[in-house]
Amino acid sequence: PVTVYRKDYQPYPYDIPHVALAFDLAPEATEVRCVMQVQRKADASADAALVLDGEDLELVSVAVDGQPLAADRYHQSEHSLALYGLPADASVEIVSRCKPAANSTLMGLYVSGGNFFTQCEAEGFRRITWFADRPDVMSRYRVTLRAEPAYPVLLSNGNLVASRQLPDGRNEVEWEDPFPKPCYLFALVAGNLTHRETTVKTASGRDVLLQVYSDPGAETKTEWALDSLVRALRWDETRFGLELDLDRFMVVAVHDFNMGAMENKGLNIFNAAYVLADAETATDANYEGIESVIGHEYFHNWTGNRVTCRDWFQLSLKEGLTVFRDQEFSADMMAQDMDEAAAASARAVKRIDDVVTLRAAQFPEDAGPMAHPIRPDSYQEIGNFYTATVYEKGAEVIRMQHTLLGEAGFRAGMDEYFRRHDGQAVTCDDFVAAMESVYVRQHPGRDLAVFRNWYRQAGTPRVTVKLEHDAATRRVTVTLSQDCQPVGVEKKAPAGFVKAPYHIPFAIGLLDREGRALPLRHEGAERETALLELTTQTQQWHFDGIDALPVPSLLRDFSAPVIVDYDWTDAELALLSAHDSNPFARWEAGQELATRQILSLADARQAGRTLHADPAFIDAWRALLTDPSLDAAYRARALALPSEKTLAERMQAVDPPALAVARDFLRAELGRQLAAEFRQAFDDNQTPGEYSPAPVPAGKRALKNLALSHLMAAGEHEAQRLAEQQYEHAGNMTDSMAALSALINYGQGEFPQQALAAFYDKWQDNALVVDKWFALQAAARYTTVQTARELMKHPAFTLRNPNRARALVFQFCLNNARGMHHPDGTGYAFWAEQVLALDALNPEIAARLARALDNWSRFVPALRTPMQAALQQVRGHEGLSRNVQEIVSKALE
Ligand code: B3K
Ligand code: ZN
Repeated sequence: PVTVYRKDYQPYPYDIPHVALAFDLAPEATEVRCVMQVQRKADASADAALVLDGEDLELVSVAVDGQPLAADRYHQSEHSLALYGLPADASVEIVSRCKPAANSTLMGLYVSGGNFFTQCEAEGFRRITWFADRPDVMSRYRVTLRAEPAYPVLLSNGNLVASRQLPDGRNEVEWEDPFPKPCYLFALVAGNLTHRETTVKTASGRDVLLQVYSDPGAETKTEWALDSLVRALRWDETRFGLELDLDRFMVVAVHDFNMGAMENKGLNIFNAAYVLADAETATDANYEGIESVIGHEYFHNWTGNRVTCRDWFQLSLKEGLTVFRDQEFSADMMAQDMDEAAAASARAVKRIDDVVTLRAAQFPEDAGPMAHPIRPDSYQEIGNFYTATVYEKGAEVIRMQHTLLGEAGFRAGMDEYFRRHDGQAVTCDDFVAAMESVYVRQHPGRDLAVFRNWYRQAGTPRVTVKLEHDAATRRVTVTLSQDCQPVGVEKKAPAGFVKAPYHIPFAIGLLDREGRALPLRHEGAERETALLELTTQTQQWHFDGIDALPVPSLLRDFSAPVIVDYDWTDAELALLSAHDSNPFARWEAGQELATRQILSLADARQAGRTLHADPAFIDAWRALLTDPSLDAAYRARALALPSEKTLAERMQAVDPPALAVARDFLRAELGRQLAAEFRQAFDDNQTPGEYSPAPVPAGKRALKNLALSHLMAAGEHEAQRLAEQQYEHAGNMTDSMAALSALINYGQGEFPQQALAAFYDKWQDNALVVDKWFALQAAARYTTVQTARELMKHPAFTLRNPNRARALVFQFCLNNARGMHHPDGTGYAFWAEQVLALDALNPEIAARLARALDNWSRFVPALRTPMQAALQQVRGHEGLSRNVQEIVSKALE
């Protein structure tokens, strides 16, 4: 496989200012006529060939300026078409055919549920027509769609400019997108769909039409998505001064989709899981996910579409920034209409959830064979780089710039970014330069030179904290030191490669021994939180007027994506967990206590000792559970045990089954020892009446259902009655799923399996609920490889639908520690089998599953060996896709 390097970037020798595409849509074979206006760039050599990309296409004809091109003037190879001797300004017409119904990759033009859809990012447009499939070639598109009357809805980017019936009975429409765009933002949809719509006035007073399309019958489930779209539009106007630039904005739901959604200009295509919701079928998490993804794709219209990427190495330019924007959008939506304290707690809850995701997905990536900077230097398959690093760590890198510049400064930097680059395809450096132009004005003598290392280097920096107190001078000295070892590809870097320090905004508070916040004088102001800017390997700061050695509250609000090294005592952590005025750091202290507790239980388990929970830990949990000043949503986070993924990062040799046993033991032990308190929380947080996904009732359900899971895990007879009742009377999917999950994992008797069967009977026609049903079982404690295989024989199972594959196969391989990591190695053999089966259908999805064994070399020897064997088996398979090949070969390097 070929490796592509960022340093090899060359501009394309031609401009393609205009493209006219005409589609004769038919599932078996679709003919595409592509007419492009091609202009050689002034600085390009006169004999530069026009090299176009193409994949799985049948070439029908090539013409230049209306004349068929002689055979010796073009050359077709497996994935490219080169045209020679073109005039400086030419009209190139290429006719080709593709096969949408046979396309199981879900890239390019494909059929789902009898309708046509496209997915072009990153390199799918080349499966539709021969083209310069790279983001720095931007064109105006005019699109003609022709199809049988069975496909009454015909959509593409921009505005509908014509619509007619053809003499042969087919329909023909024309769409025109007024904005130049790279081809990865092209989209078409054709089929039998219904929609819900609304018209809103933009800030400047233009009327715009917003529409959400879905399968007929699902229009009752698109209200939340459309409302979320209106909220996103308003939010981008108020927070960033960015207005919708089109007259019409469409969202279309599709059931077969590789990712969450796609930001095609004016025609977003969404995985149905991020569009369809009603109280009966969607959980609180689904509602939140829809709002956030609708926001994310909508925000791309400016950060991604108006200003796009020069090349795919710059992916985080649009993704990190847009994730940051969707995180802020969700936080603002959650905190709206609340008083100041409640709003601060709601924002902390969102921050906690985002950091949990980062730690579970990105930290392991940064420590494994696929580690890469947020702006990678090389790739074999760009589809493999839509990663937690590019997205979530990328968002953290944007957030640090926001922290360093402040809200107003960041907004000024964004304004400057658009002033400089609207309509262009640019780089991450261009973004930082715009932010820096503001930063240097705010902070004379400083710049973002060191900050740029966040884009250049991979790995999670470790910040070690030292605290000293001098009683005579009443002075506290804080020393921060940073370290980041080479990871992933950096390990193969030439000798002498040294990693440079990062610019780390490090927010810190100090508490006295009673838990009171100490005022800190820093940079001319006195505050509870000081923002220290660590820009070299080691730096010191002094805080005066402090009587005794305080307890430090570190990395408040997770001000940088780093690991903190500080040796708190358990008592200090308990103090922070009870008193820290920074809700994020307070949560963090409790999580650290729980982590220590579970790791020591896992140790005991491995050594064959009996397991005991530390009474001090139980006390800390009781204090959180019963603290009346904490709202339910926050308490649900504070009391959640750290995930197995996060815990694994803390183990010398990872042993997932031992962790699972330790976590389960603690869950049950807490349920036993705090039975009365959990029962009280269960009773106090019922949400009778009409369902609302708003953060307050959702928070109550989260706490109530957490309580239920502890009570069930503790094995109380009374608990099962509560769970059964909740399951039978639940008025929303959050409560039914929570009860059913508790029942199948911890319940007794026949009720759990009967309920499971009845659940399927009730929801068998709703694909998204059937996915939940598979997922629940795939992750269940009793599920073994054998049960997973049995489940795959269910008539509703198919590997062809990514949501279904994710519900069963991915859930099992990624979230079932006992089944997947059984020492007999059968879990890994199952994984290898499924990776290969998926690879034959859909390489992008197969490569995602392939990553499940990334960190095999850090596991206990008994697991490491069969994991390695499974990886080798996959690597040795003939005909492996480039996608999977890159993953497994890097894992084995
Ligand atoms: N930009 C799309 C990514 C789709 C890429 C799939 N290979 C989704 C998003 O981040 O909005
Ligand atoms: Zn995105």
